[in-house]
Amino acid sequence: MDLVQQVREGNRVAIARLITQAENEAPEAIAALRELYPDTGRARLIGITGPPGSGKSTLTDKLVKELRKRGKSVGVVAIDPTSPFTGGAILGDRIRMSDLALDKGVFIRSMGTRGSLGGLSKATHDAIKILDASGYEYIIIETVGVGQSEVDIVKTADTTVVVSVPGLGDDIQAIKAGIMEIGDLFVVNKADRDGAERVVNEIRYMLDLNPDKEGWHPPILKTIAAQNQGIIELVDNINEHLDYLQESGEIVNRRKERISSEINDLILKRFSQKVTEQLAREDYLEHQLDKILKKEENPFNVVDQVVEKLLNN
Ligand SMILES: Nc1nc2c(ncn2[C@@H]2O[C@H](COP(=O)(O)OP(=O)(O)OP(=O)(O)O)[C@@H](O)[C@H]2O)c(=O)[nH]1
Ligand SMILES: [Mg+2]
Repeated sequence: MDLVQQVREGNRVAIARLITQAENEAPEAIAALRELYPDTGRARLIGITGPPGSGKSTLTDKLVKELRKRGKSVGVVAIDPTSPFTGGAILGDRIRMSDLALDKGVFIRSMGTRGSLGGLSKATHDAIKILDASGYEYIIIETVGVGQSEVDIVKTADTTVVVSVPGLGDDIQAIKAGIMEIGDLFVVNKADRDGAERVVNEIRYMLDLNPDKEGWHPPILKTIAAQNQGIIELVDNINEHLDYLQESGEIVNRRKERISSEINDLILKRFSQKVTEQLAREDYLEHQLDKILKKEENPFNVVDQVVEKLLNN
């Protein structure tokens, strides 16, 4: 049986292999994704973002367990922006979630952010599609909130959960204007610590300053992930948000935006490959470099000429 069919049937070895191929940008992977595309779009995509150490992995672990109790299958993609050069295996995450490793209804994959400055790489999007096509009902994407990845996760997930914690100082992390806009749900984790209520109030205050998010009022929940507290409510609220997206039709808008941004990225990527190829093939740049050094030419003219030439091709 071919890899695509095995992935469709939820074969875990096949899923892992195809994700690796996607990471390596193997041509087979692109062909497989093309074939699998009609099978995507069924999973519920949950993004979890927040500062380092806020408890995202612990929350994910507990969320997965609660979803499993409810009979749902879950894929997890954990993104590790700290090790772009190693390909990003997060050993800590693996260990923490290791008691899930034997569960056939769970698939966990750690990935690096290779190739996209702190954001979600193309391979991450591919992995989500692969898990979606193989029938996982929920897919959780965990990513540290570091600027671009926060924006990316919104473009990727149906529901974005923003995690905060008490005790990060006065200029509370959650109050960054950008992050208030991306949250469909706010979680104040480590509520066993002093100051959780204050963080809740600050988030509520900031939300009140922002106009409604298309008729949805983002709830603010307190959790103690380490003690499995507040997890049932969190899952309930996530489901409510997903229902809201469906009933309001907002899910269609979000998915259209997602597809359009993806197409945009792919076009840019294709062009940049073509340009690089072209420049290498014609030795064009090398020739111009000497001229530029001698001040017989300047970089601006060269760019004009190259772009002109490429567009005419
Ligand atoms: N006190 C307390 N500690 C917690 C809670 N939840 C998680 N922790 C601890 O916080 C630490 C960080 O938790 P992680 O789940 O690794 O946090 P993370 O956000 O995934 O971290 P990165 O992926 O490295 O950004 C661990 O030692 C957890 O045990 C909580 O509710 N209360
Ligand atoms: Mg983590």
